[in-house]
Amino acid sequence: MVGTVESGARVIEPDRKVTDLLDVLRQHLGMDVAALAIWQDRQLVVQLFAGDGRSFGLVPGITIRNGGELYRDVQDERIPMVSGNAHGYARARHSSALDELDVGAYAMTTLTDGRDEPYGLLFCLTHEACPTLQERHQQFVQLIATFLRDSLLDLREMWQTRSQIWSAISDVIDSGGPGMAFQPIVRLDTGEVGAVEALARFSARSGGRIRTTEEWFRDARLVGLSTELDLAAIRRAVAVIPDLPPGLKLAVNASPSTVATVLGEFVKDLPHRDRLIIEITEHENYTAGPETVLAVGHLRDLGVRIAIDDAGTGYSGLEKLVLLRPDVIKIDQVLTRGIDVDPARRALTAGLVALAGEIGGTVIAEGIETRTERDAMLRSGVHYGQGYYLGMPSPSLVPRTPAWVGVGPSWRRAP
Ligand code: G
Ligand code: MN
Repeated sequence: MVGTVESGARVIEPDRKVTDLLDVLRQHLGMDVAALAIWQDRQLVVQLFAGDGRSFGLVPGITIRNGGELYRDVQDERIPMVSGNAHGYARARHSSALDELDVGAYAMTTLTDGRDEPYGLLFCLTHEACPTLQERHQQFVQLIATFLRDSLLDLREMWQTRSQIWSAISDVIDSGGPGMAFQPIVRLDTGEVGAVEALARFSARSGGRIRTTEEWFRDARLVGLSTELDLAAIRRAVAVIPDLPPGLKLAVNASPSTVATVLGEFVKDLPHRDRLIIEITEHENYTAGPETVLAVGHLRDLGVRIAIDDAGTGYSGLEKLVLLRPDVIKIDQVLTRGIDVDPARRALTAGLVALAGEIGGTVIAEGIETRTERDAMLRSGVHYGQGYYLGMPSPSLVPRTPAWVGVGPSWRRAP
């Protein structure tokens, strides 16, 4: 039996310095694994390990079953720090934690951080008994524990920050996802609305400090909840499709990893998926791998349209446009801003328009804030846009017609 239970992946990122030390310890004692578990809510949660942790059921974030008992046994010196025959020992002492972990030999010590606060447990395990393991090795374990003290202070802080972030994001997911605002995507010449983009909106309260939408998604990546948060937002967004004015499509955002892993399964049984546009967002350097190309093909077969978000920025490489051949290319607002006065921006936009023509895609310009930006986009061959000039994001599903409709397009008079 594996002596661990899932605790919901509250883990810190692997810290090189600490894992190196763990590996030194493991090799010195000739053990299968050396690991660090944090003492939290009267439980031991595995954080990092070096060596073959998985054969003991050790995964970062997992709680050691009966770990509380084990921790106190070690703390109160009720069990020896080092044992070459833990099988016999566990039986004699009825130590269920050791028994369940299937440990033949172990060395372990409790840890305090640089402020002398209890931190957790440092332990080494082998499946086989190891009669040559000597009491002397206890000194080595202590030596490593002393070495670790200062790093643990950093680790604790990192852990506290991460677990707060993890809880805030979990709360949002459990409450049914972030709030939503809808921003119209309109024809630049007539102002006619063709679609709305669902934008996640977080209430500042749930996170403690105020974070932007971008920061929420970046934090979700940091703690490994990116896909879950993406899906929670998408679930909430697609629920409004039946209430959208007829003919309007709905654009939702998804990170490449969500697209490559779970999105197909989610979309498969979705009614109205022919009204759905999936915008593949990008906030880290990433090259579309074969799994993304496959997943995009699958989504398209299901009737969903694919957009590449933020095109023209460093994040959304041209390679991705060529590989994924999206139905829609969304020009990032950094290209839109000041396009009316910048020939370089116009040239890049014209390039994207030409590319879209080749792959049979539509271009949408994001972040249009002025009439002159709209006009410049139209002259560059872009027919659709989004931005404050065309319509603000709003909780309402019925987009308001832009104020300029009927005023007469100034761009006709342009040279
Ligand atoms: O990454 P994505 O393009 O999905 O992000 C869109 C974000 O840009 C939203 O948060 C939205 O509120 C914001 N936005 C929409 N239109 C404009 C605009 O005209 N100007 C600026 N500065 N931001 C905009
Ligand atoms: Mn978007």
